[in-house]
Order: sequence, then structure tokens, then C-alpha cells
Amino acid sequence: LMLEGELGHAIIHDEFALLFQPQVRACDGHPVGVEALIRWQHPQRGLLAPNEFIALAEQHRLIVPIGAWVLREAARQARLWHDAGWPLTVAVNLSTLQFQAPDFVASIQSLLAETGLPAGWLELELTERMLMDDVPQVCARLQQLRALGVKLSVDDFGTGYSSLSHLKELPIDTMKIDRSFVQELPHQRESAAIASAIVQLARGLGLSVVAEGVETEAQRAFLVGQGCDHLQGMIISAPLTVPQMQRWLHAQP
Ligand code: G
Ligand code: G
Ligand code: MN
Ligand code: NA
Repeated sequence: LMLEGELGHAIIHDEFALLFQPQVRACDGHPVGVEALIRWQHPQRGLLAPNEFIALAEQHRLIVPIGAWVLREAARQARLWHDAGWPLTVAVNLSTLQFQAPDFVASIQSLLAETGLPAGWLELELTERMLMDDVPQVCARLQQLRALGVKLSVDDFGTGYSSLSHLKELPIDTMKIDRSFVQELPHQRESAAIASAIVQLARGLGLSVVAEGVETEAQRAFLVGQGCDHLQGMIISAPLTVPQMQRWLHAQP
């Protein structure tokens, strides 16, 4: 397909962009962070979402340079927000190939040095699949990242196949409740039970918990009632460009 060759040129042609979706403290709506979400501004096809090109990028190992671009851009932007008085954590989605690259930890270390971003303001989002792949090796890698001071979160929690005994060994900071559960809150009994159990599990393990895909007031109220720490989703804000994010921040009480 054409797209594959074009993907290889997209970085040098500066066709990728990041959107940032705000995350707020559940109890009072105070902004605490953003998740960086990649888009491809394709010269002919228009704005492409990750589901239209990330799998292809993974197949052709282009996800490694693309992911490096995302990390650099996200860290650079977070640093600018810090300097402007907005201490937001920036969460970045990782692909397996990126996380497994031999020089991944070193690349994060030099990224932090280059951008001057305090390590604690960078959060790396991993999937359950990435965590359970080769647990001793993954654990060692997470400990190296933890030693740098970066935060580690489990994305789409509840949809993968985490072993709880492994999970308890891993140096993780945050769980993100998958939006497939959040969407059915508060009335669908099974999803309510699962969301509530994930919050309790996170609490018990000493982790913070973020609900993603929060769209309605009833979902928000349920999650706040359960003791969920942070919220992300359309009820807070859609993913925003940098100028939109600036306006959104200024509009917060
Ligand atoms: O922004 P959107 O909802 O379309 O994102 C869809 C999916 O793409 C999400 O599951 C997200 O994890 C993934 N995604 C978004 N940005 C990135 C990125 O920079 N790198 C990787 N590997 N995945 C991303
Ligand atoms: O990494 P992850 O797959 O969780 O990425 C979050 C994705 O969810 C992004 O693609 C973003 O556009 C999407 N998203 C953000 N807020 C909402 C929401 O409130 N509802 C739904 N259905 N999707 C959302
Ligand atoms: Mn994510
Ligand atoms: Na997710």
C-alpha cells in the first residue's frame, strides 16, 4: 500500500502532530495532566487517527522513530507548560517495540536531560500485554525507568490479561480504567462492579487510578463516589491542540 512508504517520510516532512487530552482531579476538577495522542496530517488523505496507521507503523518498525518523535514533542511541550506555570504531567502511549528496544531507558534518560523536564512529570503508558510478556525482564526495565523518576501507568486496565501476582511485583504508579467499562456506568451492573473493583484494587496496591472515556455526569458522579483519583474524557474535554489547551487552561477556575 502507498501509506507504508508515505509513513516513512512523514517524520521528515513534519506531518505528525500531537493532541493533548486533559486529566483532572476527580474531587474538584483541578487539571493535573494531559495524555498525548498522535495524529497524522496526511497531505492528501487529511487528518488520520492512530488506528489508521499505528499498526502499520508497528509492522514496519517505523513506530520506533515515530514514538521517539512523540516522546520528544510531548516532553518539550510539557516543559513549556511548566515554564508557563502549569505543572501538568504528560502521559505518552508506548508500543511494545519501543519499550523493548535495547536503548529505550537510555533514550528516556537523554530526553529528560535534553528537555530539562523533571522526570516525575513524564508518565509512560504501558498495556497489560507489554507488562505480562516476559515478567522478570519487564520488571527489570520498569525498575530502571522508575529509578530515573518517570511515572508508569497501565493503560486500558481490565481488557488485557494481567496476572495479579505479577502486577503486585511491578513498580507501577497508576491504573487507567478502560473506557469500555466507563461507558456503561453507572447502570450496567457488571461494568459498575468491575470499575469499582479496579478502584479498590488500585487503592489496595497503593496506586492511583484514572478513569478514561468519561462522557456523562452520571459516570463522573459514580467514579467520584468510588474514590477514583483522576478523570479523562469528553465530559472534561476532547483532545486539544496546543492553542486550544492554552485556552482551556485559562478557562479553568
Ligand atoms: O486518539 P485516539 O482515541 O484516536 O487514540 C486511539 C488509540 O491510539 C489509543 O488507544 C492510543 O493508545 C493510541 N495512540 C495514540 N497516540 C499514540 C502514540 O503516540 N503512540 C502509540 N503507540 N499509540 C498511540
Ligand atoms: O490510549 P487510549 O486508547 O486510551 O487513548 C484514548 C483514546 O480515547 C483517544 O483516542 C481519545 O480520542 C479517545 N477518547 C477520549 N475521550 C473519550 C471519550 O470520552 N469517549 C470515547 N469514546 N473516547 C474518548
Ligand atoms: Mn492511553
Ligand atoms: Na486507554
